[in-house]
Amino acid sequence: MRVDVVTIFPAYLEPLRLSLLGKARDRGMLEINGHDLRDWATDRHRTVDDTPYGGGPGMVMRPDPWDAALRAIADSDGPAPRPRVIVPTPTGRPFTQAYAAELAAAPWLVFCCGRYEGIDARVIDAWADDEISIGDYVLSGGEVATLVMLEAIARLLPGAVGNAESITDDSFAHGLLEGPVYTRPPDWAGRRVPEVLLSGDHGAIARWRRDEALRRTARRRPDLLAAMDLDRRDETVVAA
Ligand code: 6GU
Repeated sequence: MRVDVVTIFPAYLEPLRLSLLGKARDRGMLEINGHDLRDWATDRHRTVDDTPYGGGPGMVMRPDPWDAALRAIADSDGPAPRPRVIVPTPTGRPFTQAYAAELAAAPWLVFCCGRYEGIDARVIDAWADDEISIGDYVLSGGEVATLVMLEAIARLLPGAVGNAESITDDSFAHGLLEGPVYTRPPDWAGRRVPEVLLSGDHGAIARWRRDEALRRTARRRPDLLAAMDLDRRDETVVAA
């Protein structure tokens, strides 16, 4: 997969060299190119913003540097005829695990990181395939949201996570939050690991894990449970 990120702060992208993302890049499964939007500004001060038409606070990003940047990237020799262009914005559609999986299947993504009050709507109309929000709060720019989305996407690339089961067991993969996990020692500071996990009874362990996931989801994310069809046994666990 190829990813291009356009921003006025390319230094925000440095963490993409670390951990799983860094490994995916080193292994050639993922190519990430950061671009400084100001490289496509045309004035001496490399200006990319201006005051909003109609008045109001803050500044809006001008369409011309964005269009020049996106043309240059889209016209470059990529792995597909054209990239999927994504604009992170608090006004976008919610980012979900299903959305991450959809984007992980794309050969070529471009993230357009806005700052200030946003990007001129005309360049979004002309270029954006998706406007995506990572949650109901406001960040100062799209850079950190892009890091979040790329981490969720990269771990879904084939072979990126050592143990493929750790992906299929993820919270959200089954529509439920995963329950608690434990490792040694069996007794820590007077707190014992639940006995069933030490029992070697794999059927009992699987049932216990499902019940813990159901109880946790009922308490913390009743909205997720409402969207599922539970069998009678699940219902009794949730009701208890
Ligand atoms: Cl994608 N961008 C910004 N600036 N703020 C956000 C967001 C994105 N998602 C939630 N808040």
